[in-house]
Amino acid sequence: MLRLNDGQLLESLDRLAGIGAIEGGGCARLALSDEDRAGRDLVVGWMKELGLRLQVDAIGNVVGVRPGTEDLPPVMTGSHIDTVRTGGRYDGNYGVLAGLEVVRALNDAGVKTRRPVAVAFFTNEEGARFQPDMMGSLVYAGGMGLNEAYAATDKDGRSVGDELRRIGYLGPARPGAIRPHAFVELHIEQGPILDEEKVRIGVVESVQGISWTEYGVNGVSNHAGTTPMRLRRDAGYLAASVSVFARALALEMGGDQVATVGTMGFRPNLINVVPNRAVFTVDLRNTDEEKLKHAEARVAAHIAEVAAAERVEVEARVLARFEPVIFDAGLVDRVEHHARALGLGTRRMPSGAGHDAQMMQRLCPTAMIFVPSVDGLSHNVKEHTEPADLVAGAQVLLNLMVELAGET
Ligand code: HGY
Ligand code: MN
Ligand code: MN
Repeated sequence: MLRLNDGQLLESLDRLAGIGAIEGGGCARLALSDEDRAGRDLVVGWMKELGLRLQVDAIGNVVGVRPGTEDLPPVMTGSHIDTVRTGGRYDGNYGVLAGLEVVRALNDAGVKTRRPVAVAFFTNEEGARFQPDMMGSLVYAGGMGLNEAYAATDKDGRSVGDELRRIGYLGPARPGAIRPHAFVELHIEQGPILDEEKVRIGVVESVQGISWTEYGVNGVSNHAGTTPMRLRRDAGYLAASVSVFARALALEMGGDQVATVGTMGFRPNLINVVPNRAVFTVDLRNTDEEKLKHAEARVAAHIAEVAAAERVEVEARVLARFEPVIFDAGLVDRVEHHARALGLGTRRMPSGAGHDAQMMQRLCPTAMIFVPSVDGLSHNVKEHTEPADLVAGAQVLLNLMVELAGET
């Protein structure tokens, strides 16, 4: 069995975490920012040092390929290296760097695999700056056109196309030109389950559905002191009511339903002025598509009811909508097999977070490997996974990738 270079994985994670480093040990490398460019440049340099043949595609996805003895579709692993603004050092980065360690282990052992082995990082997985999330892998999988992706803008009106050009990662390759034989993504769980149950490896069977909507509310600004409650058309009140309603709805529905109002802004945003404008977002998720649709309908009905009573106008913009994805059962079984073969406890589970793997399942058999997140923290600078778990997950990935790369 090939052994992983544990120390190198941990060192690479520290090095990459140093780019866009923020107070508390986390990272801020928003997609297509200068920090993202610097992180990309570092990882591309490592890919070159490992002898990988690089392909940069038209949405900025980067794929490094280690040739096989036969010119067959490659076995691919990878994830993302963009982060949210309050990101940890493992979300996405871990899967990409563990993929590089798979290549290093093969190189160091002088092993030639039948199939090529590819390591990828996809553009804008987080969706924190440009929506939708998983944008690069969605384009790669044919789920979004390039022009539509290029036109997405951030809060400052900068577009994906312009920013890709600016950081020098608008590549020549057609997204999806490399259609993998199989895709395996290694990732931290980002939730509390493995940590609470003291299980080392999560065998991920699916990714839950995601619904992101931005609402713009128009009311009438007025004096906070002189305007009677009966005359108000308070855009801020509607926005705030949705935050409270969404929480109550998720608790009422129970099960896997979650709801988050993560962004909210008022105008004129003054202590003594009734807001005439509010913009906010609603993130709804569920493992069950019908229940997710139900949650969407309940939120929409609440907004319509409050908008009528408050006499405000509301416009909705869908930022992301992905149905739940079920991974390839055979490949999921093999994740479980390789983890147990290493003596690691396993637990089958859905993914609460979105991942590039959910897009790659459109192209080829795909599966994910989870390792525990301490206290279930993620999208938080205190995101942490024990080094022994990081190494264990990467060894499972290595063993599975070697097996996949040897098959016809
Ligand atoms: O939102 C998500 O689940 C992912 O981090 N993009
Ligand atoms: Mn991620
Ligand atoms: Mn994330």
